[in-house]
Amino acid sequence: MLDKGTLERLFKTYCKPGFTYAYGTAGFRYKADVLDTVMFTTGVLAGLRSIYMEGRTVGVMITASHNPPEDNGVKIVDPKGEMLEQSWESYATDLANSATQDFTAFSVFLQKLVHELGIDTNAPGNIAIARDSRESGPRLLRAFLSGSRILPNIRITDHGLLTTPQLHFLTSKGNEQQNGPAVDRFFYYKEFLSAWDDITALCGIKSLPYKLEIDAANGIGAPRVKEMLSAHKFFDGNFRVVNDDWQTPASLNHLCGADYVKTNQRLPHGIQAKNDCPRICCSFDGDADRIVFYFCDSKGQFRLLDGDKMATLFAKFFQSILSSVNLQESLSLGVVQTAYANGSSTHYIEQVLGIPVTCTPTGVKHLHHEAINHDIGVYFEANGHGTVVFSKKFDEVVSRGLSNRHQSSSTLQSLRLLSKFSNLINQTVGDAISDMMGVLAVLSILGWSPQKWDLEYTDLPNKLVKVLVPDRTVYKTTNAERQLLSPPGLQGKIDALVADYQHARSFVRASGTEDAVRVYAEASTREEADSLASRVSQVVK
Ligand code: 16G
Ligand code: ZN
Repeated sequence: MLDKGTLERLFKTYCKPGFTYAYGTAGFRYKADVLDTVMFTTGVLAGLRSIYMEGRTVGVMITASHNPPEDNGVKIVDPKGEMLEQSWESYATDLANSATQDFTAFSVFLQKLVHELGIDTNAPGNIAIARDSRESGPRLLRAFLSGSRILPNIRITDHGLLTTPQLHFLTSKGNEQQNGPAVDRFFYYKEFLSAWDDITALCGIKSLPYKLEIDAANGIGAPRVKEMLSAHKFFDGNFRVVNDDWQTPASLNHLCGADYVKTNQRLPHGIQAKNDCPRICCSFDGDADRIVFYFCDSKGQFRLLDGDKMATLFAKFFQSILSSVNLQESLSLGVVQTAYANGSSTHYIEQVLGIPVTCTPTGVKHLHHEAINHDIGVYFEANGHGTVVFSKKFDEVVSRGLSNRHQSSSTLQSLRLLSKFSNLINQTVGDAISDMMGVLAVLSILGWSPQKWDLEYTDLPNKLVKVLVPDRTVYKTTNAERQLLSPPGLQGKIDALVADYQHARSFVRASGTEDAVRVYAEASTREEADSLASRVSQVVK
């Protein structure tokens, strides 16, 4: 480690007293002007994590996703591309909060951590870092790098501007392919496009079934999706990126993007309501790890195809391939949702498709950890965050099937398709670009229009309300956030209100990203859903 004098000088350059940080649902996320201290300490912590993981590459993403342009954040990605292990979230929080006291508190805590974890601070480590397009990114990157440099043997690969899922993917691949080709964003493009080419060739698909309009939220997804698809024969001339002004920081997520479209249930700025040609539209969020689809029906009405619709599409698709090759008994298929999943989607998956559904708390890390218990685990939040994960057993069973020379050609075709789909989908985390290609591939194979996809089930009317309360930390939940444990007595009042409505459901939870609580209600009519949401909001206040 650096000598005390140099360390103290660096510390004083970046660390300021008087703020309390918490590693939230998706890392540290605040207004960018209070982030320098935590960027510095996260630089230290990511280095320690890599040394602890025997030098394997740890990823770091500087982003605040769908939040406003003046926010920013940082999260650490573990070597397999997954979110940071939970016990380390509290080390990250405690290290940051020691630094907001003074240099002595920071160095004492750091020594204690290093000692308890048995870390040799001079050992080698590797960090792969990237950031989204926010204006504060370069400044926060400098604070991070200074933190990581207090450990002398940490090698940094700076990928510059990437989408969040690109960074997850490159972190994981970088660890798998020590001596292979350069693992950079062009590697990412090649991997996913070659899976796309294999699938379309296998299924005889010659072109996109309809025009594609992508709202890139004026974020980093814009240049990355253009760079990836522009030169490709399927996409060139058949797609259009709107809200691609990623170089104007103030326009990020403004009147556009997945969160805007899902929350307001309307078209983003820049996409016209029309139905004159076959078309499918989608919106990314600011760091392109979320996607929602939509189209305008024959009356020009907006129709949303959200994360729940993607989960059902993938679940149905994989179920039908598994049964076509008689693998439905040997490979388990399951869907993971959160309490925000529309009740109709859960009913459809369980009762119509007969596929088990599990509910977890909000946040990709919870869904992901549950999904890996299945051989094919489909997980999506209603807001469009999600992916599909495939187990080791899936890989083994599929490759065993492929090497069996007695298989029929249709079985071989289905097995190849399964295998290629596991390459088309970014299994490390939800990925707008990869999910988009996955959905387009499934729709093309099934020959489905967006209208047909939408008709699979009808959403129950629902309403999400944000309620400002004096202290959101008193709202404690159980049963995957569907019931309140505290404040005492509140759940009873919510239950009594819900009983007044048909097929109704409502729950309340503290937001993990904003200082507010969220009230969700759904019921059999729009009026009832609105009325229930408003009455529950009243008792919550
Ligand atoms: C974060 C989560 C997202 C979740 C959202 C909920 C990740 C990568 N992101 O953005 O999945 O839906 O928080 O926000 O896990 P809320 O707690 O404010 O409702
Ligand atoms: Zn995001």
